[in-house]
Amino acid sequence: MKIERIEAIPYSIPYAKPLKFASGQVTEADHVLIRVHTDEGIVGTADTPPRPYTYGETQDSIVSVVTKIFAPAVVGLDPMDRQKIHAILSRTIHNQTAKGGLDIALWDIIGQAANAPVSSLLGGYTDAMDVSHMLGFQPAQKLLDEALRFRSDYGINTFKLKVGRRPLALDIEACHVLREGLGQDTELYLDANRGWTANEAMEVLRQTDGLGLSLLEEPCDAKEAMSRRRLVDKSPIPVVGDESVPTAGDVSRELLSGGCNAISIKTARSGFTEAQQILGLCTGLGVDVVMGNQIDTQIGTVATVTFGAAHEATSRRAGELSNFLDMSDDLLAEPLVIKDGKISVRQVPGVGAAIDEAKLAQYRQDN
Ligand code: MUC
Ligand code: MG
Repeated sequence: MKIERIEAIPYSIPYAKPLKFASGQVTEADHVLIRVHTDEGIVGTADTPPRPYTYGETQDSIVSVVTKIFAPAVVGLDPMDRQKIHAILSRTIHNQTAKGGLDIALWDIIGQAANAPVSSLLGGYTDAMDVSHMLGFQPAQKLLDEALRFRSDYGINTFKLKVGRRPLALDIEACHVLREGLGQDTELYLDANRGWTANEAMEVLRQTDGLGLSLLEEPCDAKEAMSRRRLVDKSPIPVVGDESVPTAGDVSRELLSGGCNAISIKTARSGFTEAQQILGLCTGLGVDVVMGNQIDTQIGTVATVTFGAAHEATSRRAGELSNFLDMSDDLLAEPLVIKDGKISVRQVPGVGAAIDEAKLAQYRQDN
């Protein structure tokens, strides 16, 4: 089998409810749909979310690097030869989600060719994942209303609260209101997207002590190494690396230097191949992982479930799988269902991200 051509289709779908967080805000899913076509008629599909505030990529840069650099270099290769393809892609540094999307599309082809769900090929550990929902910046009472609604409508019982605001009292109040309103049996953790200094994060930990928060993600910039290490040393809860650890090399550096002691794995930026390397590092070192959300569409979420359910360590915790619910529409032909707080793996060959062509025609921006 050979890669015949690669499409990188820009599209935009508005959010019904924008998500705001310390490093940015999302009002539209202005993503790029990647399609890898083969000479046997099999097409691999993946979604790439530009996150300029996280990786420096834009919608234009993704389209450009895929069509002008990656596609010419890999057309004609066998999609099964992923290591060969990765050796070529890695000659271009950065461009995380463009590379991640291509990797997922290749796995989609492999699954379809093998007539097997990719989740089984990756590991087949379980057939569903618990869902964690991300709560963006809002006044405390609205956050509680949203969490209660997601708990009663979808059975979701794990929430990641976006923090990193100033004054700190805004987030401290939100933590107290959520814990009081949700009770002790709901998991609550924080993600500051580098919004604080390490000392501010320490103050928040002091003022939320006793609330049973489970994780603190990217409290401050990991590049401020000394203060970050001090925070990680003193924190009573694991400090999760997210945007500081997009690659396996970054994961090793941050874990070994004490910049974090838990890792968010995001298939959107690591694909499945590098996500497995990251997972191997983490399980080998005894470090907890969370399946994170790159503010994914349903297509991206299917990929996260595919990977997360495939392994024991990634399915232990709830994965961040529900923020597509804030979008006004999606391209996935068969919508995802969250029931009893879980999303199931698609038992179809490949990743299971069949596209609704009419919707793609409606939302694509290149015609
Ligand atoms: C998250 O976990 O940080 C917001 C920025 C980004 O890169 O991902 C999202 C969610
Ligand atoms: Mg994060």
